Amino acid sequence: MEQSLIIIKPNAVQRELVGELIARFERRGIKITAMKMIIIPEELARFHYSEHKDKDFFQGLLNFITSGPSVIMVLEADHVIEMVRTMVGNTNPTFADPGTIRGDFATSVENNMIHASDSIEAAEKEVHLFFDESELLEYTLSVRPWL
Ligand code: IDP
Ligand code: MG
Repeated sequence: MEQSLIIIKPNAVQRELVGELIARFERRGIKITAMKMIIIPEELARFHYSEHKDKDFFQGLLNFITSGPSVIMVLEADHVIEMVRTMVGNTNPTFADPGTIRGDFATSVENNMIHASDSIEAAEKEVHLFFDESELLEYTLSVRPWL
């Protein structure tokens, strides 16, 4: 089953929208297989966002993502990476459709609420960056035993 690593970013936690965002994934029928609240350490943030290390916004991105608690989750479903990216919307909220998380709650690319893995390779890297194998839970949802 495909996995995606989600970060509910510090601005979403500060705006008390954690439940609102998690509810969207639950209502969609996507299974949560790991979840925790942490203040992301700088080194972890640096590795997670290493593809952007040469961008002019990199230091600002590190400052923001380490600025306070984030909620980290692993979501599991068939085609979950593409499904969740569609639910998250365009990186720049200016261009994000209404109905998407960024289109409904965000106005700036720096404070765009949420991270979601963008490929199978990225998800594999990111899931194991934030979670030990023992934290990834295998279980059946009684209401949706096919998941
Ligand atoms: P994504 O989060 O939609 O995958 P990426 O291009 O991977 O977008 O960028 C990672 C994060 O870096 C974005 O979510 C956003 O917070 C930040 N970012 C991306 N582009 C810019 C920019 O042009 N200015 C400032 N921050 C940016
Ligand atoms: Mg990305």
